[in-house]
Amino acid sequence: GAARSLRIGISCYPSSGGSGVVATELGHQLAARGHQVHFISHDVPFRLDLTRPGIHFHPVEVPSYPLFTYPPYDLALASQMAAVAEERQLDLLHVHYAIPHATAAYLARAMLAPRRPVRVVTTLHGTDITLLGTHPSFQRIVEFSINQSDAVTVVSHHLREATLAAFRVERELEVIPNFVDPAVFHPGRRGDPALRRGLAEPGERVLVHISNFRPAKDAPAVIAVFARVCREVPARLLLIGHGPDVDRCAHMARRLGIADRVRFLGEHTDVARLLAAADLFLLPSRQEAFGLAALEAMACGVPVIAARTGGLPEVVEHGRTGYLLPPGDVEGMARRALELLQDPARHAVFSRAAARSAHRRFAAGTVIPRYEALYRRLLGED
Ligand code: GMT
Repeated sequence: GAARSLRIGISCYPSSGGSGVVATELGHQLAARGHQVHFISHDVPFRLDLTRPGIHFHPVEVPSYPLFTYPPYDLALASQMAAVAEERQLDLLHVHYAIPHATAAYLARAMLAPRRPVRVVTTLHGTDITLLGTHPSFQRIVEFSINQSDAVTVVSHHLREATLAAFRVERELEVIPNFVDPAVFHPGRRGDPALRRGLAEPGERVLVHISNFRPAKDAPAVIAVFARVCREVPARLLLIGHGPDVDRCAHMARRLGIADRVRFLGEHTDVARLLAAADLFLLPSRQEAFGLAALEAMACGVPVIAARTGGLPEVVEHGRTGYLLPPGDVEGMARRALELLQDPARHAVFSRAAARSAHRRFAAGTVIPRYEALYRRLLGED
């Protein structure tokens, strides 16, 4: 008979950021496939659509108390996970980003046993391993929480290797890559003059960078590359997102005399609309477990110039869907950017290849069933 629909709890960081976006889109996709999905977090995840059938949200509240120098969110989260799992009869908790979600899920599972056996799936996203996880303050709890999960997935082969190198892992680490919804991220709107009008003058090329502007993204390199590109072709740079390096980038743009060509757009939930107006995506990160923003750009037919680092080579194919350069090589990135921008025929080939590659390898329709298969395997329903 038909497989039964599952009841799944999802916890993630609700702020803008790859892991929260992946968790949110996973929830949307699972709900569309008939499952009941319960988000448990301190705020509604920023791309979550609560009006869709099958999507639920349960806020976590941390009471403030003079005793608390650090409000114990982890405990409130674990408590809420257990409450929701019991009331809604959840089959499993799928947590995104190890700290603190994997630990909270471990606690919730222990609280519920043996009344309600709930399985814990942890998806590692990158900085929970490479940056925070290896910090002496977190190393042991992250290692423990990984090993206590019933299943662990990683978003790239690179992150799998990094995790194995950093911890004594006793669990299988299954690589399930990030994904895009081709119904949202597609090249269909490319070249729509109405979309482009407000963002650039006719004849200008549009370069885009999307990130949280943390140091690992090397956003200043985006400005440096763009300054070189500007000398050769009329162009605009759109910067989407915000974070610690935004001010530095603005300052750099002023100093280089290109401030009028750079626009800071802040955070956006509908990046597909902006990507439709873009010619090139820049992601010069020094560290990147996957690079979801690059995948979203490719899916919209936007070639990517990125650093050859982390999981980016698993997403961007050098010389076919974009170019990969050593981190910090702004000369090389600018040269490759100009090669594509000054050669419309080559750009068109890369654009088509990027969209095709994104849709063929990372479409939600092929990736989501891998998560479902994992869930069913854990529940003994495969
Ligand atoms: O890139 C960030 O700093 C945000 C971070 C997050 O947890 O939201 O992103 C990580 O997870 C994304 C989704 O799996 C990946 O696409 C990013 O590459 C990864 N970031 C890093 O590894 C630096």
